[in-house]
Amino acid sequence: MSSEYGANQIQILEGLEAVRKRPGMYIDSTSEDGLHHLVYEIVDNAVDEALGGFCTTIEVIINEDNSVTVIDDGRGVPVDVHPKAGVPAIEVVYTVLHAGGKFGGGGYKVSGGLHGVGASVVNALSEWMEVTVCQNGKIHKQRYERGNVMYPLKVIGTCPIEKTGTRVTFLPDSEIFEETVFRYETLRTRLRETAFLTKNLRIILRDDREEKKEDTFHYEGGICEFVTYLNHSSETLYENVIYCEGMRDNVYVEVAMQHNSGFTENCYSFVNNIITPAGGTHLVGFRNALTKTFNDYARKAKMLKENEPNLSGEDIREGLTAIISVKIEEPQFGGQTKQRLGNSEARGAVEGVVSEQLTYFLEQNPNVAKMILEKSILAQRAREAARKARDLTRRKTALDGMALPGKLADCSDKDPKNCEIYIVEGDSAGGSAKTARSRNTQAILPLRGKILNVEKARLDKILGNAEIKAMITAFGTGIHEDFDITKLRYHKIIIMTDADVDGAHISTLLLTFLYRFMPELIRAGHVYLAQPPLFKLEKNKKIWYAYSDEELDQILREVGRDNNNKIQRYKGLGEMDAEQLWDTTMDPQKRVLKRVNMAAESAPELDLTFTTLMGDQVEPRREFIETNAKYVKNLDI
Ligand code: 1YM
Repeated sequence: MSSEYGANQIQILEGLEAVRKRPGMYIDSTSEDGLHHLVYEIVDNAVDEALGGFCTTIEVIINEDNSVTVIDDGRGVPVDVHPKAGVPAIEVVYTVLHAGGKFGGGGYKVSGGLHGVGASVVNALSEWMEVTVCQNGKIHKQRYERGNVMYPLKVIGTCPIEKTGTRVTFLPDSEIFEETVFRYETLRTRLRETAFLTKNLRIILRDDREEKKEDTFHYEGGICEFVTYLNHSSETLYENVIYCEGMRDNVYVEVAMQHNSGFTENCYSFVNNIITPAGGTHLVGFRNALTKTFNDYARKAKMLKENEPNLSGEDIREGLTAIISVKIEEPQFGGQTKQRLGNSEARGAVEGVVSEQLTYFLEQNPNVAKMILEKSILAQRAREAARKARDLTRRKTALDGMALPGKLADCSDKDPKNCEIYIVEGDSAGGSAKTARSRNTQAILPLRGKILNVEKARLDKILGNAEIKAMITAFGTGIHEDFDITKLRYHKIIIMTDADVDGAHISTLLLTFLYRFMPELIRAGHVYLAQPPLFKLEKNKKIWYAYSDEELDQILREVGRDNNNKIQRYKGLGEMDAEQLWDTTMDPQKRVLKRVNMAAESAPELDLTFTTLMGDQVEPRREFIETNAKYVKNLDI
């Protein structure tokens, strides 16, 4: 991949001052996401070294002072003097924006973020950074503070001649970042993903802060093991992961896939180890190949008769978990958020590799082919039934003019920005909420009992469910490919359930529905959880409400604990009258709302969490609960 390194390959582009002045231009944000991005930038350089075949192990350590150390056993960043800069190449790498042999041609930047900003940006945004390189039997070291060189590169010792590698330690600058505490779980998810995508690379993550933790990720099976991991909470349709690999048009293509018995599609595409949430040409190529190959096979095997229509791509992808990974020299990104791969050669490359190898696989494995096609044909029928049901509701809409659900008490304001809708558990609480609300801007939609678990049902059944239909029509956006956020009728969708286990279950079912059918609403921050109080405290005709045990203790300390206060524990929303409900939970001036957020989570991991918690396999759920139970504060049984 990489030619013999020479310091003269480096091109010098720009200084570092710009980075500190406008960090937002170089990293996603200066909040938690941006903070973790710093680690990925450094790790990416080590991963490149691994992809080049020079490095086998990367170690990432969160130190006690919340600085992070990244160590690799690669060739070591070059220390020879750069002819143009007149300083060691390593100094250029860490102090000059966009420096790197990789930008001068001949090099091959493989991993790396969408911005490809590199180590110098991390240095600029760190209070201090220290780099140690083992090369030619010597240990070299340099220190920087806020991007400034503290001393010329020096030799601080010797090492065995065969030992080489790079060690970088940095402390994120609290003047720049709003959040400077690293989250172990965030790093773990991302590093595990990197290890899956880089066959045979070993990544060790260690937390040396108070709560000691360590994980090692090493997957000989690469993305095949990634698919197995993502399917571990599901019942798989056949045993082996299907794998295609090849190089075309200078694009290296790797695809792994396996169907499970569920109904959701979980396909993730990556370019140079970076996830592409909005897909792009590589994903299109994959989908084209899949649809065409399966339809061709189905015709040949006479599983589809001449007069029957083709299976749609969606039918074939029902329950499919897949990783599409391409490595490409100069990735181009398009789309509004630069998250979509644009290179047209990637489409042809993926389509070609997958068509050829999948056709061969299906011919060799007719039993697997049959199982997938039978599932796809069922999906096709369900989709047809769902389409008919939808057409029916559309026609009704045309006839009735207004097709809003009967149970909805709508608000009078028609500007979505001002409007909110409360999804309320139970008719009685719904009644109180209708009385309590501010009619102008607050709409109420009461739901009867538990809504359908969308994780366990096919589309026709889901769209036939009255509660789900009511929500879809009330929101106005449509779902899936019909989804249009500009048609959203309320900018706040507020889930209001009892503060007990059943209420939590209903919230979870609602969130599962929103996550699977309208994730854009969550991403755009339109979804909220209401926080009804847990206790009411009355003393001398004065009333306090407490939203947690701690708050109750606090109030009791202030007003004094004696026999004259009658503490009431709320079991459900139904126990509050309209006035209390307004005062505690609905009055925009006083209420507490929790916004539901998924920005910082990794998409594959989040999908897996929903499948684990809401799917039909019991054992993975038990394991998940046992592992995570320690994070639950109050469990009311
Ligand atoms: C803990 C972080 O950065 N390792 C690393 C970086 C480089 C090399 C090896 C390397 C690359 C090349 C040649 C090449 C980098 N080198 C450069 C530059 N670990 C970490 N390991 N020799 C060594 O790409 O040709 C930038 S990064 F620009 F100097 F080549």
